[in-house]
Amino acid sequence: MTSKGVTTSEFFPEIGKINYEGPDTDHVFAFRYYDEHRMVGNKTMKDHLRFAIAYWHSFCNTGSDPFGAGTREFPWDKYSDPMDNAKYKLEGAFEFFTKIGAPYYCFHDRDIAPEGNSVAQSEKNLQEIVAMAKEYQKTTGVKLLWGTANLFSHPRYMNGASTNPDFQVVCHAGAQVKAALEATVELGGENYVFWGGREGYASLINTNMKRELNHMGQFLRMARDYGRKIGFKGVYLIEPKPAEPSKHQYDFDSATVIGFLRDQGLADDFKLNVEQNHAILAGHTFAHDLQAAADAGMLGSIDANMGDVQNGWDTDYFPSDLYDCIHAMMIVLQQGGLAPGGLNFDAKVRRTSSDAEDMFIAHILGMDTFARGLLIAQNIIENSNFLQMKENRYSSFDSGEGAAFENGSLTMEDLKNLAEKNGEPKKTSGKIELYEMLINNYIR
Ligand code: XLS
Ligand code: NI
Ligand code: NI
Repeated sequence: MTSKGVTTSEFFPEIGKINYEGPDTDHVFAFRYYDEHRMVGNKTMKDHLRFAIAYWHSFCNTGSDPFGAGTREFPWDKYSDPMDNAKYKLEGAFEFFTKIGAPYYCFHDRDIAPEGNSVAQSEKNLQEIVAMAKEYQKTTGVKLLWGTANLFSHPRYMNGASTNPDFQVVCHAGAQVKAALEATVELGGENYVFWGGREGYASLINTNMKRELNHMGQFLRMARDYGRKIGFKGVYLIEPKPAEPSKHQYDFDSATVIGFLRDQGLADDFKLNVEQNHAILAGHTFAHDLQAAADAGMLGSIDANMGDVQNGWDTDYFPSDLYDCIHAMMIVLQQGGLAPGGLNFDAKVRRTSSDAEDMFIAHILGMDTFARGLLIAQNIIENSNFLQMKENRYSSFDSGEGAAFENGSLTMEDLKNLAEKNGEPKKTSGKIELYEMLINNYIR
């Protein structure tokens, strides 16, 4: 596996393949919980978790912020020709995927190939890298979880992409999504993501929200149809986020996106890619947005990361909060899994984590946290009365008049008459602390 004669171990020579060694190992570069072949219920851990590596954070993001330059150097950044840079980066990326043992990766068009100075040149750049990526996929067995288009970095998108008030910008967004869909199909991508980067507004005072939302719906219907036309059989995903970079983003949270998809006739082809940090930004818990999506039959995939509850930024930390992951995996298990979606580490190491090995450590942390969360969630579901307790709270709707209410055969008059007849209801404890205790007892 070489490009321009470079071997696979050029980029991270000091780190080998990361293996499962069990909870008692004292090695840093080893998994304590993620044992890809271990059966959990009826599936292997690998098939439950479907881990993916995010190209943008792991291979493009040097840690720069509005106050200072990057703190990490990527070996491929020494190539000043952007296409050389892209080729070496691709090689480094596949070395990383293979060593960390992730079955999938995800990218934006502009992460893997540089934008050219015309639509045609940009397409050509992308096609060239895609052809190489296809080869790497073949030799390594690593697959594409999803592709997407970066419709937010270029200055032309400052007022939005498909929601831009200038139709000429919408056309450029179309050109990019068309090419990114082709790239995704070519690489056998199992999903295609739309994160509404700047689809929102900086101020409502100059914005026709109704028209912009309809433009977004129209654009997505066209994208859906084009994808189907060129053979994309996977799931289209929208990734909710309430703000940043726009002051307000139209895909605010799961509930908002579900309403939008139904309103725009997109609900049959689209599901949601729920990100922990974005749920937090919307003022929800991770579990809330996952559950809202799952309840609508629309939980398609997850951007696995962790926000900081003390501030309102999209910090995209690697997931280390076991509680969060237990809750998440309980929801995933109850809906029967995530496939064809997966858990994509849309996460970055802190700016202060400046060693190349930190990227390995961070992914090991995230993979182990989710693997442990999966084991605990499975144990709770299989061996405790957690779900039964929850179900029992609603048992008054299982038969008799409660069931009649649920199926719509009662009237307001009936409710009044029943209230009168049955008198004051007995007090029933919600028992939240008991549920919390139960989860803690299963963290072993
Ligand atoms: C940014 C988003 C982005 C999407 C892909 O906040 O999370 O990284 O996942 O466009
Ligand atoms: Ni994301
Ligand atoms: Ni994010």
